[in-house]
Amino acid sequence: MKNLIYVVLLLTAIVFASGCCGEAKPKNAIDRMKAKVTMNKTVGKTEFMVGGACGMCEDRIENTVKKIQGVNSVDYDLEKQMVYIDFDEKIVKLEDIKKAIAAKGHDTEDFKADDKVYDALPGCCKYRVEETPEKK
Ligand SMILES: [Cu+2]
Repeated sequence: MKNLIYVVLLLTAIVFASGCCGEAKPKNAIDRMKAKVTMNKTVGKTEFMVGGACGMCEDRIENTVKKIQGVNSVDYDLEKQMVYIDFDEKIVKLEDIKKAIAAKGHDTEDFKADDKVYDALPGCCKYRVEETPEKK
């Protein structure tokens, strides 16, 4: 009976040894540094302001970002006018995500939407504060 326990322990040890530590260990400092870099996630979390006014805006912004390669997840908070994005920095640049949103008519911190695109948005989506003086 004792022998069986030893066998089980031995098998467990072998599985652990070969399974979890099977990867080749870096030989020198540079290899070690490279290993560290690859271990670090390239997923960047970001949040920034995006202008929006209604649920349609929310869908438009989220669908636009969702389609971008390298984006893992996106959530737009209409109330806070903030978008939260998880993306892979190796595949897509944050700048390009902001540009894509602006191209759909939504102002971001760094890139403003083209007036023509903004004007073409449905009435409910006019999020920009009107500068027309109503009080005369
Ligand atoms: Cu809208």
